[in-house]
Amino acid sequence: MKTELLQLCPFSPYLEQGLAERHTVHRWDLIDDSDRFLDEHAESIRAVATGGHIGIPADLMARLPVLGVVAINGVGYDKVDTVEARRRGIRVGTTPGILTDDVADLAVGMIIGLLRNLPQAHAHVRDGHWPAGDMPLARKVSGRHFGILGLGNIGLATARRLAPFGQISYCSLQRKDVPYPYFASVRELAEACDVLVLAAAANASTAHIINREVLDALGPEGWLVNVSRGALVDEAALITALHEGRIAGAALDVYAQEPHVPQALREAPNVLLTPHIASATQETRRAMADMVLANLDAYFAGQPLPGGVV
Ligand code: 8YV
Repeated sequence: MKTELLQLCPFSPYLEQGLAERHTVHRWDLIDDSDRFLDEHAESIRAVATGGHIGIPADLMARLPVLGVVAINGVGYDKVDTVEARRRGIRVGTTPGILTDDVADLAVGMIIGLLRNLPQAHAHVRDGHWPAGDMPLARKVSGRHFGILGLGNIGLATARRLAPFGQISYCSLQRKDVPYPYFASVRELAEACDVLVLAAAANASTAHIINREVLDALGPEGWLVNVSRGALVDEAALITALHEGRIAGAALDVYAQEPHVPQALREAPNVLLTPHIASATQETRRAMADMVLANLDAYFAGQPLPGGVV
C-alpha cells in the first residue's frame, strides 16, 4: 500500500507525478474543511512535501502524530520548527546546492534591471513611446561597490558574478577565506557600499536586520536587492524610505507576506519586483524535484536523507 503524503503547495507536473507514483497524495492547499480532513487522515500522514517559502505551520505539524519526514522543494527551512522536528524525530530534507546558480544569476539580473531601468525601457518600446522621445538616463552598474549580506553558497556565487563589475565587500556571521573586505556590522557595510544584496538565511538573528537605520546608512545613492527572505527586511521602513527617496531603489524577489505585496510597495518609485522566481527555471526546478523525491525515497528506505538538515 502507498504511504500517505500531504502536499502543501502546487509543484511542477514532473514533481507532482513523481510524488503520485510513490504516495497517496493529499493536496492541503485545495482542502476546504481542514479540520474534517485531519480528523480522517491525520493518523496516516507520514510525509509532507512543501516549498521553502511555506515550510510547515507549527500547528499543522502538531496535528500530524505519525509524521516522519518534511521534504522541502527549496533550500530555506526557516518556516519549519527544526527544534520541534528534532524532538519528535521528524526528518527534514532540502535541495542544497541545486539552486545556487539560479539565485545568484537573478541577483545580478535584478541589479542591472534596476539600475538600467530595463522594465521601463522594455515598456517604452513595446508601448510605442519611443517616437515621442528618449527615456530618462539610467544609472551605471560597472564600478559600483557591492555589499553582500550572508556569504553562504548563494552569497558567494553572487559575489563571484559581481566581482568583474566592481568592488565586493561582505558581512557574514563569520569571516570567510575570501579576497573581499569583511564588515562585522551590516550598518557599516550599507554605509560603505552602493548596492546591498541580501543573501542570508532567515532566522532570529537576521529578522528585520534591514531596518530604518541600515536603510539610512545605505542612503539616497544606495540600492537594496533581496533574493533571500522577506523576513530580513522591515518592509514598512523600506516602503517609507523608498517613498521619501532616502534610498535610491530596491529590487525584491521576496516579501514579508507572500504572495501579498503591500500596495504602497507596489506603487513605490524605483522598484523592480518579481514574484519569488529566483529558483524558478525549468532546469533547476527539475533537479530540485529529483532531490525532493530522493529525500522521500531515502526516508522510506530507512536511509539518511541526501539533502537532510534535521
Ligand atoms: C523556492 C526558496 O521558490 O529555496 C528556497 O528556499 O524559497 C525557493 O527556491 C520555493 O521553495 C519554491 O517551492
